Amino acid sequence: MKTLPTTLWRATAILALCNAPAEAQTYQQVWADELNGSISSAWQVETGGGGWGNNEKQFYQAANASVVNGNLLITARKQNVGGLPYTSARMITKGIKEFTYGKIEARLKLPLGLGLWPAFWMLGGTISSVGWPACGEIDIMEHINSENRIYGTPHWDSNGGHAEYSDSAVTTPADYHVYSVEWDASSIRWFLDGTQYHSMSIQNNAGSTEEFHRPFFLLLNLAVAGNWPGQTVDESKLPTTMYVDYVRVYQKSSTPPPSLLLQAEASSAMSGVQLEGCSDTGGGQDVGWIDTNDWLAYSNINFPTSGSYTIEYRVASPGGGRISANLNAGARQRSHSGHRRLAELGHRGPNRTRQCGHL
Ligand SMILES: [Ca+2]
Ligand SMILES: [Ca+2]
Repeated sequence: MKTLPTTLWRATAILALCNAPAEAQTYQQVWADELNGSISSAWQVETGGGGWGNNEKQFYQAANASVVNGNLLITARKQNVGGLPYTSARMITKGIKEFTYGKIEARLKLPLGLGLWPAFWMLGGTISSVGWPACGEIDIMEHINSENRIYGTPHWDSNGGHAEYSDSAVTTPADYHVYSVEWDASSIRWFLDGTQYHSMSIQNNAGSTEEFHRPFFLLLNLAVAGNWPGQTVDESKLPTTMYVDYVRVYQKSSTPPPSLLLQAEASSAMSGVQLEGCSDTGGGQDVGWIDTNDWLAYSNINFPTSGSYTIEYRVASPGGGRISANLNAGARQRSHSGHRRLAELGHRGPNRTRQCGHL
């Protein structure tokens, strides 16, 4: 133990081990409507007829949407309103809840019958300014008539024309199922109960897909008749209802990598060093007056996850110096033999500074 060292450095209060890999990206829920109580202010319940661009035969009105027992119910009825023979409901989050990328899902139970066309889908928020299909459309789930399959389809503008790319999956639409897309800068992927059945690349705007790198809003509706299901409606099925248990949106966010903080003075063993009080708030003690060949050892370090870690020291030295570290008391754990130099200290005066090395 030396009190007047020739080469001294002062390691402080902190020796941090930081996980080095790229930060993990995990889905975090950013919005959800569990559809309990009543229709939330996130939704605009639309009113109107006119065919909605598909020669549909329903008039949409708020009276056909309600929340009952934790479900949104959209009910199609045989009812003359606005010169049309049926009523139903359509709800959108335009201008209120719009998202670029993410995992968007809903748990739905669908009505079956000739002429019925329920959908859970998204439109680009730019529709008011650029129109359709230049705004882009992502149909997360569509169903028609009494088919035993559901469809996932993007629509977009490709060189002035309408482009679409559809696929489908067989299911039991009259039972509850979870329908979702996972959408990022690379692709859009469609899932039925967590199983992917369709994908489309949008990387670097492949195929003129720049539409899909902008905010989209959500839609829920139940159309009656139209160009796709046809104009024949099985009125014996009316009224009939589309059930929505929930709508949930997740986006990827970076989570801090795992790290460990070791107080330097809490070593398991040492040779040749002394402790002193640390002036940092909560800093405990410093380890000071370390001379050549002095050492500190830390036993039983539990790494949060396996992987590559960076060691960050907090050290100071008025005269320069060199520090090094090894694993398992010198046992080979890396491709390097012997000690690996982790930090070379210049003349930094009494102020502590950070030095990094890779373990
Ligand atoms: Ca385009
Ligand atoms: Ca619910």
